[in-house]
This record gives sequence, C-alpha cells and structure tokens, in this order.
Amino acid sequence: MKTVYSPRHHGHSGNVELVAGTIVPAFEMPSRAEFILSRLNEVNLGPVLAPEEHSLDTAAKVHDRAYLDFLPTIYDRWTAEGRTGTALPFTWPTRGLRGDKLPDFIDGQLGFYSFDGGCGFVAGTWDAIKSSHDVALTAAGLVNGGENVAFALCRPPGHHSGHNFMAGYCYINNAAVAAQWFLDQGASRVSILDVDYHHGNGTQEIFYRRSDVQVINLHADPMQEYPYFLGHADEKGEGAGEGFNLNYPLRWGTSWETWSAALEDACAKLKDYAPDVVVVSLGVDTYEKDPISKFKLKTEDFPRIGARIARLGLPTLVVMEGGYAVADIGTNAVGVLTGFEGR
Ligand code: SP5
Ligand code: ZN
Repeated sequence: MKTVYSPRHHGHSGNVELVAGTIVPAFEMPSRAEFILSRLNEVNLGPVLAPEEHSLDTAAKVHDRAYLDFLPTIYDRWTAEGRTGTALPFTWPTRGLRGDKLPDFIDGQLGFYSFDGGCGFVAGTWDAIKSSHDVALTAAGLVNGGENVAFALCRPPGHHSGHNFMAGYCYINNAAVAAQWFLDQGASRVSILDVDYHHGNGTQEIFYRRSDVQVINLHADPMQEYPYFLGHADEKGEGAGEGFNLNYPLRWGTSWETWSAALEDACAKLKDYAPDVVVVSLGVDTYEKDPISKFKLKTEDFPRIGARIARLGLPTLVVMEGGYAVADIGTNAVGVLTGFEGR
C-alpha cells in the first residue's frame, strides 16, 4: 500500500490546549505522524510519496471560501497585535448571539470561525494544514488512478472541522475534501466511514443534506464525550440527505465485542449504499491506553478493523485522524493497514 506524507506537518508544533481547567501542551503533536511513518517503514508497508500541491477549489465546495481565506492570515494578524505564542479564541457565538456578523478584530474572528479552543495557531500551522490537505488529495489520486487502497498520513486531522469552523485539532476536513474530489472525478456515491473515538461532527454537518455522500460514525456517546453537541443516533440526515447519515454512539468502556458489532452493522449499511469508493476517517484513539479517550480496544484489534473494511471489496482511501497514545500509535494505525492487506 502506498502512503502519502509531508514533513511540513512539523511546523504545527508547540501548541497548547485547555484540559480540565489547565493549559497543557496539545495532545495532537508532531511525533504522532513520525511514529506512524517509522512503523510503516519498519513493516515495509510500501512506498512513501510526497504530496503534490493542490488548489483549494475542491475544499471550497465543502468549506466556506471566506473561512478558507481566513486560515492563512491568522498567525500574522495575531503577531501583528504584539502577541506571541499560540493564537486561540475565547469567545464563541452561541445561542442568542449574532452568528451573522463577522467581527473585524482577530480575536472575534477566531471565535466566529471555531467551535472550541482546540485549534491553536503557531507560525507553521497554516503550512501544515495545507500540506495535510494536499496529502489527502494526492492519496485520493492514487485510488482514482487504480490503487485499491492508499493511506493519507494527514496531520493535522480534519473530521471535527465543518463548513465554516475549526474544532478539535481540525482545520480543513481532509476526508470531506477527498470525498468531494472523488465525486468531481465521476464517482456517483462515496461513503465516509469514521472510526475515530470522537464523533466526526464536521463531516456530518458538511454532508447532512446530501445523498451523494453517506456518512457513518462509530464514536463515544456525545452524552459523555466531546464534541457533546452532535453524534446522537437520531441524527439521520435531512432533506435529500435523509437516511444517509448513520451514528453509532457507544458508551465509555466499550471494548472490541461491542465496537465490532457496531462496525458489522455499519459495514452492512455501507454495502447497501453501494458506493464507488470508501473514505475511512481513521482514528486510533479508541485504544485502551489513549490518554484522552475511554474505549478499550487493544493493539490486536486494529488489524481486525482493517481486515473487515477490506472485505467490503471497494476502493478505499484511509485518512489519518486522531490517536494520542503516541508510543503505540504507529503499531495501532499501521496495524489497521496491514490488516487491510491481510497480513
Ligand atoms: C481528531 C481528534 O481526535 N480530535 C479530538 C479532540 C478532542 N478535544 C477534547 C479533548 C478533551 C480531553 N479530555 C481529556 C481528559 C484527560 N484526562
Ligand atoms: Zn478523536
């Protein structure tokens, strides 16, 4: 299996986030991608290719153009105010506030275009976001060119980012952009299968009223877990999208037996939809030792995930999302890929 990877993700480093009332180094850190890269070399997964540059035209079909234009400007505008360190929002347009008025000042704009404080910007953040987007589209190109599977080693991840907001370490929704790109290349239907621990609220929101992308999420129940305000089982899509969004919220403590039963059901629904291509949003934060998560999947379970997805027999793009148990992230993420390959 071919992998697409860019070292430009390194520029997105030294971020902080607010966890349980304390500012701490962000769990989403550069070593995540490096451990995955070294593990896939160790098991000889296949060639590692650099991404080609892509325009943001496809991204602009799933994101707001003004939001995409804002992202590259953030850090310079932050430092122009004399600030150093991580650019972060602290005010959000919640219920009863003006979500239709974009403030002029950088702090207000950061809040306007985000859902939470999980998306810090440092000097190299935009370049890393763009490289991650390019990684996803380049890997999508491999699948479109006839590879049965390809791995987009994206960092930063994407699935919490919606039409006009960043959230949860995610800025551009790489999987959503790739799905849109497959449609633009002639696919009739694309399924996104999101197995990250957290609900892919951004992906759901982007395609909620559409029938050409089926969105399936297996994730921690939002009654207990981030992102809290989306991801319930009764969210099935709206209008033309009705019936094309499927959520499998699972309680804290879920282990392979329960998780894999949900995956079985999800795979049956996916098969019924008969997509031309599958985009897997791959998070390995379902792992028992993940520092921010509460599922109980074991290292030996990850190859089983890959094997089950391979059994769908469909062209598959695997897009990296979350996973924060850095010491084991390589083994777990690459385990899914070797499992896909039947080894
Ligand atoms: C892509 C992805 O996996 N994003 C996850 C964003 C999660 N942000 C909220 C983190 C809440 C952390 N709670 C930590 C408890 C640590 N003991
Ligand atoms: Zn996650």
